[in-house]
Amino acid sequence: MIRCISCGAEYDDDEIIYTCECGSILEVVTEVDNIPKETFDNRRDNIWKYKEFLPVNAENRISLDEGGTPFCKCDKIGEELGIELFVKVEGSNPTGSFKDRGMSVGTTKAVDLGVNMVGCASTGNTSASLSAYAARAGLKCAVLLPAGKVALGKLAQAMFHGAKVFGVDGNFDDALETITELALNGELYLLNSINPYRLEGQKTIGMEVVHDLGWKSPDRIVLPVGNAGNISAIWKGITEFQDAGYIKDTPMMTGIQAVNSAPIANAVKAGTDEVTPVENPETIATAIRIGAPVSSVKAMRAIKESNGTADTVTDDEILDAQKYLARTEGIGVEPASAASIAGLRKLVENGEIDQGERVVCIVTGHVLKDPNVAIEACEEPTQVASDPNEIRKVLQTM
Ligand code: AN7
Repeated sequence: MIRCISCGAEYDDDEIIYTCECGSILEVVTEVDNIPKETFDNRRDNIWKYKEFLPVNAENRISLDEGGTPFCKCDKIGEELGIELFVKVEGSNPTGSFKDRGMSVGTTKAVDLGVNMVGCASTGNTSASLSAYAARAGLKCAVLLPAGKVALGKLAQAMFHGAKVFGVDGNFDDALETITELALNGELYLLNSINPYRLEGQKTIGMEVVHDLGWKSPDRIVLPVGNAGNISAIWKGITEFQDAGYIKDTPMMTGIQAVNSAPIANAVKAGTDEVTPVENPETIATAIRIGAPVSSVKAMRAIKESNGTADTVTDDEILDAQKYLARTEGIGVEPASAASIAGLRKLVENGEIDQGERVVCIVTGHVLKDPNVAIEACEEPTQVASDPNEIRKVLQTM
């Protein structure tokens, strides 16, 4: 069953619907019998480990073995900041971002519904993921990208897996409006995160975190926020495990946005629940260059219910954190993902995060997604003859 998060109206599972008649957004109601948590211990480590919590038939899944991503304790950064830090590396998913979790469930649902074409608007990763999963499912796929504003790796993936790729005049918010119109007209099945089945896949991030911590909640989860689906999904996963009795406490959900694409952080700072869209969002972290997040109501609830917060970081802080994580802990992430580390540093500095807190940062996409940003951040390779003497001269200065 699908339910409106505002008026509570209920819809059947086989109805193709993206928003409630009242205009608000929907969520899938998860119905799970009493399952002992040990059930999940000896299963293959992917999202389907928690299949009882997923609203599609796992037998028919469209899967690339997504989920079960690395959970790295980062003692060097942790000690420097005076906290206990874990980093969950979502770039290790099949197409290099957390979107794969949602697309696995989303395309499984698409096949179940009998549609033949799927589509999305995207800042890049959603399209890369959907293009791959649609290929695996044998579905036609159309993706709308803000022209010139999608990182090269993501564009390559979307094109290579065979989607019909459109570069649209306008930003992500414009592209989403356009593809939604086609979806509402029944011309394709929309797999942006307004589709509640997407978030069902992504909620497994929260489930894995508490499972990996030995059925304990961290004090806080910090993650980048764009369209606000992921923060909402993770909170749903956490609360479902709390309702099931697997964990007692819950983490403070902490969303980080780029300063000029920050409608949610702005609302949190202003102390209001009203999220006012940002007209012309801008940031080097193109993945989160989003001004009108569709899941803002869910995200604001997650932040409020969890006693969490949201904050902003500048492009310079993002780039600095990206390099810091790569060179201190060996974890390569794209700029949007580094926003979580940049935000963590800022919140520790201003005392919002307490010393000794156990914090999990979700890093959402792989460094190779945006090779241009990575290369521009570095010195060019030193050109030398293939001669040990020349190389030795340089090594001695290191
Ligand atoms: C690396 O691909 O919106 O807050 O169209 O690619 O759930 O939107 C990507 C978002 C964070 C933000 N990190 O997640 C898209 C898209 C990375 C991302 C986000 C995105 P949401």
